Amino acid sequence: MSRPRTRHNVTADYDAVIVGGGFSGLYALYRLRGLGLRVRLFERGSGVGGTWFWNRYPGLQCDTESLSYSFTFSPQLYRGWTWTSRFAPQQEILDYANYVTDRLDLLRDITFNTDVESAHYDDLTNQWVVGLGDGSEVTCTYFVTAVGPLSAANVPRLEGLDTFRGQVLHTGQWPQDGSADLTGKRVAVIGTGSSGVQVITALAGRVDQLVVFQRTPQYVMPTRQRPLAAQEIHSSKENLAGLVEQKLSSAFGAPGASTHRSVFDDGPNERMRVLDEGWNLGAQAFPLATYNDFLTNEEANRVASDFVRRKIADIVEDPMTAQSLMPDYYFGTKRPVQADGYYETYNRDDVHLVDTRVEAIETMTPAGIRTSAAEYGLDAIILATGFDAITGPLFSMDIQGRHGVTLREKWADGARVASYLGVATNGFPNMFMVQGPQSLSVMANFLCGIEVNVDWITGLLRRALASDAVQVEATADAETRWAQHCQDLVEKTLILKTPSWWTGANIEGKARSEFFTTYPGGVAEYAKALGRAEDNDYEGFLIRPARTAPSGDQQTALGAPAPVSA
Ligand code: NA7
Repeated sequence: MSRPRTRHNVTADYDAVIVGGGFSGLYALYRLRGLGLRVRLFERGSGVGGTWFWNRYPGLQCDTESLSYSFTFSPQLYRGWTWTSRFAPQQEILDYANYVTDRLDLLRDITFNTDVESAHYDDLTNQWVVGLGDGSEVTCTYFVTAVGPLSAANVPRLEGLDTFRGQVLHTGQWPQDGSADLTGKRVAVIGTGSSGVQVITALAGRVDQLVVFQRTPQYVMPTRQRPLAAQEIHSSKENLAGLVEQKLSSAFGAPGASTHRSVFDDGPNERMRVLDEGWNLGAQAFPLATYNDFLTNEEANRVASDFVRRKIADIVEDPMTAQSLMPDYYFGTKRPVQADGYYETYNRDDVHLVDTRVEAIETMTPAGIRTSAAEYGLDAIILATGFDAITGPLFSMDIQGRHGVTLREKWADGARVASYLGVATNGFPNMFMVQGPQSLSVMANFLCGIEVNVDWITGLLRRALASDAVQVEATADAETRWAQHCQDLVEKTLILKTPSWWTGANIEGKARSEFFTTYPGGVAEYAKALGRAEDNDYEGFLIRPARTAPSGDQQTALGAPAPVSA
């Protein structure tokens, strides 16, 4: 196989540069190196792990079962690691990321403590010029983003926050030096998404006073965390092929997480029995393995939301608090949250819920938080306020494609995000996104999505290298069709009826994209779409041999070039 070529055969520093040392970047590094490419991965942090490196707040655990939240491409790798519990806690997943790094011998190609600030495509050389945080630059042929969809912390503008004398923490930027010991302190948590719910449940009883500032209540389902039995670990290791098959034929990339039955297949009593069974099994069993029409039918959705609201009323002793905790939007239209014992925390005397819809936050003060009704004296404020999701991490870099057009401009500042298959976008030749916008990303088992995505990008590059091509680029037409497909799929659901970070509504002033920015059709359908494109010689991509690749000027004159078969 030949080396990647630039248009004028100017040797780039690297064949490929990868941004991000989370699981996406690690797997991309392994696969691209396997193609014989010279690859360098730049990571902002001082270690691998991405999400699991930065988010270290108490109570953090994965909400995909650990036996599925693992790489499955290598039986040796899979069998060499043993999870301890049904849902792995943060430290164990971070250990797993380090285990993967060691076993695949990845460290030698990783540079830590290095921000990638810019990446500019050079039309003349057909190289990417990558600008690093220390002011230096490196060049590469392929530019690969593996930045994760939830890595740009959302720190909202909260009046007076800089005057607060206590400690301010963000769940997504938790200190690594142990300086966040909150034992015995008066602590506020702002935000009740997955991070808030987990940190609240973990801190209740460990801190002196916990005040929760909730803007929107969540449907929180029990996790049913437990240690894994030796037998289930053994059988998953022995039956890895079966696990892979189940993941790839499922919607969410995990076995057993779906059903074909409608709410209307059962009468009221049987329905309650099925829902109770799902609730008792925990994890995704309640929403996914009970009925399949919660997200597509308003009446079915009401059955689910009423069921959870009744659970809240049963668990929470104070009726006013229970009422505040009850969501009034469609169940499942914000990403489902899981935690054991969350609603129970509100029965404690040392936990207080502030419903900011009725008791608005006015300002932070040097001593704490003042609301329209009271002043809360605090030692620490935890911002569990989430992320500028999906496009945020990409937009935080200055990425410029042909003719200096930035990714922000191309995607109309987020109003018209369009990628082809979630891996590439027209005008940005030789740039690939792992779990980018309009891939499975946050709507499936993340590790499963990474493997599907990276394997496919690797196949595409293998194809390009074999034909001595210099450029691989998605067509504008293919990406518009794919982006519209994502939008068509999501419009069949109730998802767009609720503002959420899935649509960018959590960030003040962020544009809502004309096209939904995640592929909502599930793992099996996504894998089929990738397979079809591959079977048709990577249909939707222009794979250009050196002799026909347009220069920047030709591109301007001719517009989008016709596909060239190599
Ligand atoms: P989320 O799910 O975006 O939750 C953030 C929470 O913070 C949510 O309750 C927000 O309320 C709240 N929030 C955000 N900004 C503010 C302000 N300005 N004032 C008050 N409350 C605010 O982020 P997470 O980190 O919990 O989870 C993200 C994903 O990471 C999760 O789904 C998993 O996939 C892992 P809102 O609902 O917007 O009214």
